[in-house]
Amino acid sequence: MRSVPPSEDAYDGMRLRQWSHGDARSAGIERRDLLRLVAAASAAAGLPAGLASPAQAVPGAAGPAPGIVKPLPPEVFTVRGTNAETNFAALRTTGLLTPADRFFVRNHTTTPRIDPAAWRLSVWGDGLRGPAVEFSYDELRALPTATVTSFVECAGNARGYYATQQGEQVSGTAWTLGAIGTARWRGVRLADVLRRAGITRNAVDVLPRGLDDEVISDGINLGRVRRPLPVAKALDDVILAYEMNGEPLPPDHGSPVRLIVPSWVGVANIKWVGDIEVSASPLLSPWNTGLYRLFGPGYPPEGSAPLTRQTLKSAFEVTPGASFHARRRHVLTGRSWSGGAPVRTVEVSTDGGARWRRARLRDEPRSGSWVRWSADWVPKDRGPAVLLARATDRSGRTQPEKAVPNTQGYLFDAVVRHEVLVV
Ligand SMILES: Nc1nc2c(c(=O)[nH]1)N[C@H]1C(S)=C(S)[C@@H](COP(=O)(O)O)O[C@H]1N2
Ligand SMILES: [Mo]
Repeated sequence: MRSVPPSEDAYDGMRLRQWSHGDARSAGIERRDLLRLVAAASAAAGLPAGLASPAQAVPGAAGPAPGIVKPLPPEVFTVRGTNAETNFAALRTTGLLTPADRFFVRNHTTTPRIDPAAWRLSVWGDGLRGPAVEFSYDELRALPTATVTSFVECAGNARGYYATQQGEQVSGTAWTLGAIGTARWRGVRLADVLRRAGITRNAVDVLPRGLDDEVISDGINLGRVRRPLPVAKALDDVILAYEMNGEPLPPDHGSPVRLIVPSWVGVANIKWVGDIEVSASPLLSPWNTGLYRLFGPGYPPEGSAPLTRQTLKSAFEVTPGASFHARRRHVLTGRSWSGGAPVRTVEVSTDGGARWRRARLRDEPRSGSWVRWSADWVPKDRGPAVLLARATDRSGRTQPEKAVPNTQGYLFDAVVRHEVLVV
């Protein structure tokens, strides 16, 4: 896999300064409305409902989620508003790749049904040499193919633990650990499409936009889901995917074509992409200003730089509250991942953190993917027990005991307490 594009940090810092000085252009939304969003985001738990309602106010539920097409059996999914979280225990019998019918869904509105034969991708903007260039589905499929195994993980994955483990009030969907899935994505390199469309050296930002409904929140029309990508990332390892695990993309996961932005926050992976603006000036959208930045104590009033890479996490493939027989051998399994670097080691504790031991890694660690691991456990005493797993990645980062909070509960990275029962 490729290393970190060197310009990533520089990009972050630069956009932050441009935003503060009013030098960046807001794409499809008034600057005044963006400022309102930023103000709401920095006023803890103050984001408009629907985008981010108080974590506790969105309990998990069985049954259908409005706007999701595929079946959501309750043993596999926990429905949270317009979204469906994968129950980690349902991954125990799956391989490295998450089958499409178990892959979490995060929809801002509803899954659109798009006929690939009628679909067009329009690439346009002042970062191109000439006028807009259109690609049909067949034209896209005729380009050289690219394949990548990559997780898609919501930036708010594990947000619920800010409240349940740390007693902190944050806004947004109260996911546990299941707002992630890993798939083998096949499509074309975004770089190939941008080059064919005539991208110039002046291009700085690339803004893919979804064909799903406009997002209306608290009286503000945020427009269609869209989030600028720096050109350096867009030309690096991003693909326009039309296949997931060897099948055409299912409707809920972006049919006919979506972006895959390896290691980055889930929202970068725009589904149902319809057009891509290539801009010679920096772009802002709600999804890199009020949303998907860190706000709170320790962050500037306009928030951190826009989020890029995901953080480090570990999860057991165990149902919360599951029972284990005392004095029998159990094989505990789970997965760890990091957006920063491949996972190096995973340690587990079965006594709430007093003693730790190495888990066996069952996959070759790769960047942008997760590793499966296992550890034997022979519980001695009956009663409640706490399982912990802690990953370290090749950059040297280890999951901390406590995550540093931010008002919207992004990028939770602390070790999660999995409570079980020994019987
Ligand atoms: N067009 C569009 N793209 C989108 C979204 C959306 O609502 N609309 N949600 C984003 C978010 S926040 C996440 S986490 C991922 C989820 O991808 P999935 O539903 O395939 O798991 O898609 C991203 N792409
Ligand atoms: Mo997300």
